[in-house]
Amino acid sequence: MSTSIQHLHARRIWDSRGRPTVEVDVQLSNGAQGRGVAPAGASRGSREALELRDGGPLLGGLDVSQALAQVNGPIAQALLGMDACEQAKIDQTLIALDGTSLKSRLGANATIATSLAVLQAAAASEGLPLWRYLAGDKAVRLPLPEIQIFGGGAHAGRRVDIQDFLVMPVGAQSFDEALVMVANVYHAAGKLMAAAGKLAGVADEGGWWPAFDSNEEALQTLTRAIDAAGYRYDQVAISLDIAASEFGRAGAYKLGLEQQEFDSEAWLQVLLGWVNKYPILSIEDPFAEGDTAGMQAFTNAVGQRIQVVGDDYLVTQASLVAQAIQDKACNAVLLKPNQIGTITETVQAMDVARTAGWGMVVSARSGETEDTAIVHLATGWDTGQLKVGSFARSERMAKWNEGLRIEEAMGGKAVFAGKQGLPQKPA
Ligand code: 2PG
Ligand code: MG
Repeated sequence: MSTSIQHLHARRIWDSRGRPTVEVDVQLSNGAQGRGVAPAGASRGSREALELRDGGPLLGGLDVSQALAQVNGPIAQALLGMDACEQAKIDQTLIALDGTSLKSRLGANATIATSLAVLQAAAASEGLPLWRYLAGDKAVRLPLPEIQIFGGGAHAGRRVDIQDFLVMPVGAQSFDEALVMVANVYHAAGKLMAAAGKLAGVADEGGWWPAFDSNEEALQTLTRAIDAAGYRYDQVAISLDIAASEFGRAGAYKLGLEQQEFDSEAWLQVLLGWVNKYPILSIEDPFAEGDTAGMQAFTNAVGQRIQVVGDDYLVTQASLVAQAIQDKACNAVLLKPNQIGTITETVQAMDVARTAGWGMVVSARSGETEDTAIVHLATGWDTGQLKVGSFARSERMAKWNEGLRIEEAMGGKAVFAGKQGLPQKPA
């Protein structure tokens, strides 16, 4: 029986923030089925592919009926009869049908859900889990998880300016052990905060919503939580997503909590001070998306010893990754498939980064669903790292738990990337 696409259908479902999103089901003529869901960001790079949202007064303008209509109309028409195993052709068809540089006609929410659904259907028709389908004969590793302990920035009402305070369990021997270590730190942090009267709830990605008096207090508390959980810093290290575009631009970075403004040089000194004082192994978007000079200065100063990740700075675009390699502006890429809108283009960005010896971090968005595809992508593509938000709320735990199932399915052959998941050839 053939693997041609027989049926394609989009429906509206709801994400972890209670907002509408696009889910696509694909059925092949051999009966295999696949499903893809579009996640949604809150802190978005200006060069990201665009989500199609209805606008207007209903549901805050966030409904997706136009995106659904694109899938059920022109996208279905173009893809019906095509071979689901030819992902590059499918994605090329989507790109051509859209015809814009930022997927603004079809909507990146429509295209990524479709692209992913087709990929899942192709894996299903081989009778393989997605990670195994992607890996083929290659040996692949479970990714090093990067897990949020406190939320901030756009994910916590800007209660602190820095967006993600995360940990990386680099000393773990397995994915299973990595999650145990993170669980211990997560709960230790919650207890410390509750005892200090600094716990205000849970933020968008499941991390603790902090009531800290300064951004640095978050770093102090996180370091204390690692101590309280009984780990050394070569076992559990800190990672930050500064998401600097949210509070700064080239030349002016303003911390709302401290009511302090810094020029680029002063901001660089703040960041270097933190890197020297706390056990930080990775920093994402330390400078704003347009601040290449800031990114270069930071990477030049610490890129030999820590990971410098571009998220808003690179928006999963192969050409921007290539430019940043030339510019020595970071040494790792965050890979968010919905930032670019197709699986094929995500792979292109990854391949450019891999060739340069960069770190590669597959990442969820702050608006997620129960879909676990990204765990399969990180494992099957052997990226070495995965970022999914925190260690609470089922849209996050669904992903971590799926990683455990994959590790078990690999049996004795399972390999955990651990510290090797970080860039091995620094900038
Ligand atoms: C990020 C992500 C996940 P968002 O900035 O890396 O933390 O946030 O999905 O809101 O862009
Ligand atoms: Mg980010």
